[in-house]
Amino acid sequence: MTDLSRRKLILTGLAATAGASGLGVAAHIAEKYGLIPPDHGGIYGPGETLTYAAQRLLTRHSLAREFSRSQISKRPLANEMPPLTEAFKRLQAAGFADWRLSVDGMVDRPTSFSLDQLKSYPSRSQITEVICEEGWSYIAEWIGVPLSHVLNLVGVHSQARYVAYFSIDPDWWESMDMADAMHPQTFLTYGMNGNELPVGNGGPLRMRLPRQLGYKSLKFITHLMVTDSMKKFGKGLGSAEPEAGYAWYAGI
Ligand SMILES: Nc1nc2c(c(=O)[nH]1)N[C@H]1C(S)=C(S)[C@@H](COP(=O)(O)O)O[C@H]1N2
Ligand SMILES: [Mo]
Repeated sequence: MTDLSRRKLILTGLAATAGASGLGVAAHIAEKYGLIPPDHGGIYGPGETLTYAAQRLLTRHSLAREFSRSQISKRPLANEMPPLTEAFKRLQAAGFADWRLSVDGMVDRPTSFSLDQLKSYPSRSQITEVICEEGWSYIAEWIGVPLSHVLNLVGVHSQARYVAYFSIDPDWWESMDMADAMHPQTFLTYGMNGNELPVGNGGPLRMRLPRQLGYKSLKFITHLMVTDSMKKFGKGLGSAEPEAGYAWYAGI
């Protein structure tokens, strides 16, 4: 069977069971094809599974919308005050020379990257929108290195399914699946609109995941961990957001 007709068949099955015999059956089919999101439990669980499974089958390779330079927002909103912890302030006072992004877990070569190292890799830019779940958005140019470049450098194990990512801001942590991690628009960003990435918008280093809502674009990132399961992190729901009632998969 071709990939496309297989997808169509699974999707038809998902849609039919969602209508006819309830979301639980759709979740069962999704499980068979490895399409279960980490936050599949609880009352919204079957709905989350249906959304994630259908999105993954239809849009694995689709691109988030990119904009022209003239559409860049005059004032990019900084949603949150920077995390003025002592640790952050010390790193900031030293011009972030000692900022590190450590990458470990299911990789061949666990590595700690400085910002200069990350900037030495081929840089890419994208003009995309940050969309907050609260209903506001802004468009900016993001400059950085594709996450896939760094993952290829460290050598991801074939059993890996997720990249968990952590901020110096301890309340915020996230994860994405491998389809998003290897997607060409998923960047580790250090620049914005031609300048250094401002601290208010997540500088010195921010994940940019334009195919999902703003909360997946974690600011101030310090650590990535490649893993085959999100069960061992926090409450096992894939990120901090589902613990507060938001979806782990926030595709737009
Ligand atoms: N570390 C950290 N990352 C974060 C947040 C945060 O409070 N702390 N807010 C998230 C949310 S809810 C949104 S909508 C975007 C906002 O991005 P902005 O500050 O550039 O507007 O950042 C996301 N990343
Ligand atoms: Mo948000």
